[in-house]
Amino acid sequence: AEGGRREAAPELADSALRATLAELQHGLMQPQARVSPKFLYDSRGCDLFEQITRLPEYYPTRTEAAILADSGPAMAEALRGSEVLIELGAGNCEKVRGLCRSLRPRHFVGVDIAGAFLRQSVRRLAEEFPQLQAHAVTADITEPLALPPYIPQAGRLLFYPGSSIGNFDPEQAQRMLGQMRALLSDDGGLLIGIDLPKPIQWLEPAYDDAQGVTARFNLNLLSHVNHLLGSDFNEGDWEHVAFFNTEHSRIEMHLRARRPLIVGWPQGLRHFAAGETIHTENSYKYPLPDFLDMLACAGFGACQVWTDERQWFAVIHAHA
Ligand code: AVI
Repeated sequence: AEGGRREAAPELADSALRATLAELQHGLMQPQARVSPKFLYDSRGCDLFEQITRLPEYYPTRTEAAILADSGPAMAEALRGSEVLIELGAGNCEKVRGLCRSLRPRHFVGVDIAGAFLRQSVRRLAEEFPQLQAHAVTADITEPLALPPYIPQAGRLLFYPGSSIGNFDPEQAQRMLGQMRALLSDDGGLLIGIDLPKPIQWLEPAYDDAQGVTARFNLNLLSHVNHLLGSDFNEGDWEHVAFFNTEHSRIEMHLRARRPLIVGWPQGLRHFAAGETIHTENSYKYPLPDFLDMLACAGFGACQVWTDERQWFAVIHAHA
């Protein structure tokens, strides 16, 4: 690769860096190589994901936005008393604006792994809603989350839009729902968006768009991994692959080697045969009854569901 291998990312704290390197190396050395989808989101990845949400083929963002807009008044009624709005995986804080307008909460807490991007988004939100006490918490939401002590317990509404829960395996998704429940007292709730199963002719183009933005998003993971691990992946050696796995009801994204390759990094190397892949993301499409069962197993109570005409996407309010 151009310039050869580099030092692993010097700006991460020692222990965080060691854990990241171990995780990346472990995944790359598996018979089916894999890299967690969280590594899709460096700052270029965040920008590319924003572009994806505006693509004609990528229906989830606009379908969810339409549900939130169309069901606004009924939702606001159901969510009355939510004084502390907590968005998980907040990113650009775009989706929460409507809720800030209709619910007028006292606090907003944005939680995201991409700290710099999040702080910028929270700052913009605070400018738009001057009465809102807005906080940015940089955290990996797959880990048990402890919110700062100055965030009130009562009246918490967790907001987890975008069907991001679908990017975790069902066991991990179940664990995360349990962790979300643990952040709430009995007056709290969760407002969560999930993408529903639908014919492949709509699903696959959403993850393999004509303009190639999703391909760039997937390939960008390699330069992020290079930065973290000091590896010498070359984007031109790989191609984007996305398909629906019917058995598991999930879209899978992979990067496929265009030719036999050797990829190296300071502590190791891996041979890839031509056509071998690195599995970079799953996006589960849960049937609604299955997901409602998962919420019940996590300790949530009554649920109210809003959906679109085609029943492509659901927004669920689960009471604690
Ligand atoms: C963030 N997440 C819900 C997206 C999805 O649809 O699974 C990530 C994505 N990957 C490719 N396109 C969008």
